[in-house]
Amino acid sequence: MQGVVQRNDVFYGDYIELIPAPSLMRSHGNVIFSEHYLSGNHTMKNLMYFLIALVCHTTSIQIVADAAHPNVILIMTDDQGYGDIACHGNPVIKTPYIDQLHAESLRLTNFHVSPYCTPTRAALMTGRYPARTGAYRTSSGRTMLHRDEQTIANIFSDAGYATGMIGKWHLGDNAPHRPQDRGFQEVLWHRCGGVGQASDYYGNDYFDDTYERNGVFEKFTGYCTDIWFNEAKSFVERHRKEPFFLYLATNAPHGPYRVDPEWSEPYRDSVLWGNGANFYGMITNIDHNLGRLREYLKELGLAENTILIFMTDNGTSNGIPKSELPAGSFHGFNANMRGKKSTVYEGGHRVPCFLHWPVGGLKGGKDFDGLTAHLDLLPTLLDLCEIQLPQDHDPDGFSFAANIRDEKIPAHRHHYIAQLHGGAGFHHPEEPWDTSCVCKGPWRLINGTELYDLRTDHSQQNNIAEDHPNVITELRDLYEAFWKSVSPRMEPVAIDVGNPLENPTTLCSQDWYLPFGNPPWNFNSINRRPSITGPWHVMVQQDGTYRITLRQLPKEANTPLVAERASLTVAGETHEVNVLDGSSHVHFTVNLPAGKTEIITQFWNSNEPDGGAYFTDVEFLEAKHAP
Ligand SMILES: [Ca+2]
Ligand SMILES: [Ca+2]
Repeated sequence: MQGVVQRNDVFYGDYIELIPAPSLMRSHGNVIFSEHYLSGNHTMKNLMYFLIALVCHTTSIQIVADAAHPNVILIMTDDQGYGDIACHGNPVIKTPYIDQLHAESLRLTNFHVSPYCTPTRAALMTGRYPARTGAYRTSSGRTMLHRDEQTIANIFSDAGYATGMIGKWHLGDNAPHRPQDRGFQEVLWHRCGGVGQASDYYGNDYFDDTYERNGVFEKFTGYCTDIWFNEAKSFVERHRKEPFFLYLATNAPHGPYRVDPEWSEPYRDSVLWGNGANFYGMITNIDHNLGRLREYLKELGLAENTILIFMTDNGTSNGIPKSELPAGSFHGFNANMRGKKSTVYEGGHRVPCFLHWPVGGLKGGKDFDGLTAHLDLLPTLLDLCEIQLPQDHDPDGFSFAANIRDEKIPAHRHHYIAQLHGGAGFHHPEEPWDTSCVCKGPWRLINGTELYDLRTDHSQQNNIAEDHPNVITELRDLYEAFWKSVSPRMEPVAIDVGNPLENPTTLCSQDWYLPFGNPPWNFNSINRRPSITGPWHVMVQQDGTYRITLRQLPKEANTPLVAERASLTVAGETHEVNVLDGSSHVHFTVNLPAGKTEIITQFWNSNEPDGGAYFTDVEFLEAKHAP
């Protein structure tokens, strides 16, 4: 930590609230006020300046000792929708600790994310629209952030915070895209988009699994969610005496839906569809862990000055149509919103977000109904933690720190655009309008053509586009400007090979850059040996000799190849070898020049192409010798 942060008692409206001197930057004694924080009228601003100056002058000395940047714990669960919480009206699920947090928090009731995993994480980490960052799909080489993207962890880390990431990352499995390459000083995570998916440690199945700690695989005992929260407590304990930023992103309750029966059995009689009891059990287990973590924060004396955020990454992935169950059965709950995960109707991207920070006045169970988005958390958290936005960081998000403290300040966010570029199954290349939603006030423009008014049509049943041509024109103009701005950045992001941070690099078919269609990203698909291949976009970090090893299953599986011949195309040259009977892999040793290239692999049977090497290791052996 550099410098000492002062916290000041300020009269604010009709009550006294301890707020951090907003954007008071303490560099060499200079005091800078951020205009966008105090965005009320001039009279209000002048009053605030006066009060802050007065309080700085009169009371700062006695509060310096216990004042610090607040800690931040950002908890995000996976595939839990707005309605998968008891306090939101779900009549079946039990979430007592989430309900308690809800009762004690500032709730964002009109909070929007992306329709599924990776894009929400990209927006959360950068404060920028996912398409702009390069990470806007969940596979197909489009899950990684462009190299010039800075993350919230970079910024907190540069400001002197201890930064930690635990759980699901889903923004790239290889250097320079791993969480430890992106500003997190301590990481414990699983690869790919879920525990047990293709590029995750082979054989992981939620129980007693192997995860990656700071670049080294480590075997754990217990259930994934319990381990993530245990590790969160350990991180907090280690860093309790300095400000920390902890990003805790559970893989649960994403499928496959596995949890100890202790958690799912209570739902067996009330949740009748196939995996519903397990889905709810996974959430109740998260809830239990949240309760344990909050208890621990209290024990350590950190609960009051930690900004604790609970949110989810997209609409629910669970529930079942009424028609498929006996009359009167419970079929899931989504607060009467249309759509769920992977759709751009409200149920796909409106999710819970609770902020709790007693010292900062975020407490007591209040709703903030203004339009907010995942994009806004980066600038808002920087504001709340008195960290200046780096000059070269240009977020699409807006700080709502001032708005949530004073509802009289006008809504900060004008509109928000959600888009699932290429549709749920990536049926075609990215196109404007495809699976998009423009949100402004009560209006929702879907795919550029359907219009809904949430004031009278919460469930988006009546398309009233024909009645409101002016609204359509206005919202279409907003979308056009968005597309013009983000689409040039929807370009391949390369993975490093020959980077000393990770050598060898294990590439997975999950990252094949296909023009459309999802590549094999799980073992259900890979075990069928689909007859497709695709290019990995790589950045060769140094001229030299490389060994490239082709496999159909990960090294740990040690299974023989089902192939007669293998070929490799890289740096414009194609190489071929025959496969020896019973061997689990083939090697190629090639010289590669530094720079961008593509790697394409192919196995052959009976002279017919038979799918690529779903797993390929690239190892830098030695530098090119001078001629
Ligand atoms: Ca998700
Ligand atoms: Ca296991």
